[in-house]
Amino acid sequence: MSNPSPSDVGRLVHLGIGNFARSHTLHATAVAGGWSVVAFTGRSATMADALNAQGGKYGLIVRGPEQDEVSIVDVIDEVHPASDVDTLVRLLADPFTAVVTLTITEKGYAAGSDPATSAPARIALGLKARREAGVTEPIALVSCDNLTGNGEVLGQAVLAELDEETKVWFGDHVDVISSMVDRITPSADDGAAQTVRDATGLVDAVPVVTEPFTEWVIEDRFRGRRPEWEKAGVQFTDDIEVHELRKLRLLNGAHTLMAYAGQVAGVERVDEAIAHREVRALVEQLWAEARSTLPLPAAQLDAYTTALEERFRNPRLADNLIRIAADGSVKLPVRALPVIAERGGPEQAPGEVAAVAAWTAWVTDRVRAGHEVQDPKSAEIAAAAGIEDTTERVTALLALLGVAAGDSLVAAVAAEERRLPRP
Ligand code: CS2
Repeated sequence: MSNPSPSDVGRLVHLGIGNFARSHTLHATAVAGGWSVVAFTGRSATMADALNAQGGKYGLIVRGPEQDEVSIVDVIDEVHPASDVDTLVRLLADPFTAVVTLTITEKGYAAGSDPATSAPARIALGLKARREAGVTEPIALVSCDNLTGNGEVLGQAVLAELDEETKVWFGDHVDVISSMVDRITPSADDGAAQTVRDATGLVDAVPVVTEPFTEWVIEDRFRGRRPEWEKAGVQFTDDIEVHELRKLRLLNGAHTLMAYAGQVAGVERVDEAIAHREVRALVEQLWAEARSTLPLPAAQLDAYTTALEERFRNPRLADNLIRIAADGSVKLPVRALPVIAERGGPEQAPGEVAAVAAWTAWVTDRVRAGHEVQDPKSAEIAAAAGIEDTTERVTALLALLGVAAGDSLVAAVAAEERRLPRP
């Protein structure tokens, strides 16, 4: 093996190309420069068709509180639909491919064994082919999803799908790397395409809107080549967990609380939720509880929550709560439940309990109003939300988060539902 250096070029394969990957990880890869990028969609082929039709280029609108900065990101060589498993396997078996980044969302890590619908199963096929091709160059799998120990979770998910021989080979040839990613990326608004066209001339069917803030902290464990992400301000660390917990519990935790409590209170966007007196008070409460579980100096946490509040208040970003409300059954167990447990139970964590209660209240309202809840467990949620008796309904909904019947959280959530701010 030649001496690996981050500045060597190579190919990066990205799985799960949506708005976030394009505002964050792929933008950083563009700034790092020099690498070839092949991306795969999460599921549908729509994004692949749209991006390929415009040569892989897309417009990035960085939407500050006062103005937009618009640029064209030109880093993607090809985009394939997730269903193109053969191409992925061929690319992973090629020694030029040195890094795989993933934004497949929380639920993507529990997608099972069918390569047609599971990214970990597809990666397993690719690694088997890489071993069979005799490739010795290490490959790094970098998770960029909102999970604690996301590299660990990814490694487990891939190992579970590997044959015995590739499992043995894995340790010497594959680095599984955790990373903390952060850049709020709402769905693009109707005017975004025109904004890109006016500023750059690019006719863009899939423009990206994002905020000025961006942060990427990556575990410093690459044996092989990787892009020079330092050029994009990326930090490398030996202690990723503290960065992950800070972001998941303070940013994502507050997001989840606002997504449900805000909608229950009758507002639609993050900036409206943080400006709502009672919702904001709940966010403050949740922050106080989450902060007490984080091994970081108070001054650093103060600076972080002050900056977060400003980001949430960005009046031009128009981040809809419904975007964040998706997939609650996989987000709450990462964002809220660990804090409740670490605080010693629901009584010591009323702000986190409010986040859970806002979810049970919101899904109940939504199901009863005849709307679908976007979630991998949408059918179970719909069935549970229809239960008449409050305790039974809350018990059934919390069971979907892994909470046992009779847990003290059930009574706490049932009581908190009644106290949530309403219009
Ligand atoms: C949000 C995240 O969808 C969600 O649940 O909390 O997408 C959030 O905007 C990003 O993690 C910000 O980095």
